Amino acid sequence: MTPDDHKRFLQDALAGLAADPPELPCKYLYDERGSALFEDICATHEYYVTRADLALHQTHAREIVEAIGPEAHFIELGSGAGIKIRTLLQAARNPRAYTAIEISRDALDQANAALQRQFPELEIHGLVADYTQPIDGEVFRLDPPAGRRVVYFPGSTISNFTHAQAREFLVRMGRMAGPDGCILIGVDLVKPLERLIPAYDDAAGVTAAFNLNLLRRLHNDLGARLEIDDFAHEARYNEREQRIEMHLVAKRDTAIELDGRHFAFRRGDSIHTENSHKYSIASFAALLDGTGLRIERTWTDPDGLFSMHDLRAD
Ligand code: AVJ
Repeated sequence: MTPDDHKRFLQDALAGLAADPPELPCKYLYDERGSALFEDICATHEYYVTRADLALHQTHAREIVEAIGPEAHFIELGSGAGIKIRTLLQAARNPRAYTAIEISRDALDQANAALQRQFPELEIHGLVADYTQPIDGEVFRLDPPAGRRVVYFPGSTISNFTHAQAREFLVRMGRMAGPDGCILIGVDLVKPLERLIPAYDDAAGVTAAFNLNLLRRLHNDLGARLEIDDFAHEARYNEREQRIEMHLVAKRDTAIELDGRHFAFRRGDSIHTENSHKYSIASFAALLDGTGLRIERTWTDPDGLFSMHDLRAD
């Protein structure tokens, strides 16, 4: 962590712990250990999201690239290892360019180098940036002369945003795509609790370790005094907001000392660490109201667990 990152993490942690109810921003779940644990979550048998998203890509790649048209410029937000985009690039007719926007320089360089080996003809760009922050015009100057700009946002990362944040983000994606562009966005679907809760509370305890890693970070990175073992991972469904919430629940009365401040927890008190909003196709369409976007087409995986929408300017 740079001194700036450290300062921001400390400020966010202090503000979050002082909030009522207490919360910590989910982005801090993803340090090196957290990102590795997230990969492990994706491999658990309960976490259907990654497999469903991949199956959707494999089943519908042809139709998706058909809807986009030839000579497209794909712009991926938070590209990570770049596995899903391969399925689309392979199916695409004459893809012209691919731009990855990714916060981790190492992940970006590795993924783009591998992609360039597989697609030697493709024009490939990388932008090291936090895509949740406004991105300057650089990305638009990368457009090849023809074809459609496609803003690609798979994986249902939109689930982390509240409805208000999601709308704001969709407006910005719409601006990025431009009036003739499109947005391909992955959205996890509402489903029965019997399926949902285990996906966020797997039997092997990988998700628990992922959530508790945040307390480890408070201790290791910020010097907090706390007993990790005084907290337990919990996945709850918030019916009203249609979202899974991850919490760290105090198993007994305990406290966290951070930067000279004392935060007391009674048994049962919780720190809210992440949201995962679920949408039906109808509730996602309603979310788009007032964003200037509409659903052109929707695909789902063969088991009907996950969706991908092609959004256009309305
Ligand atoms: C990365 C936001 C799609 O909400 O399913 C998975 C994050 N957290 N298990 C999700 C997550 C715990 C994941 N997203």
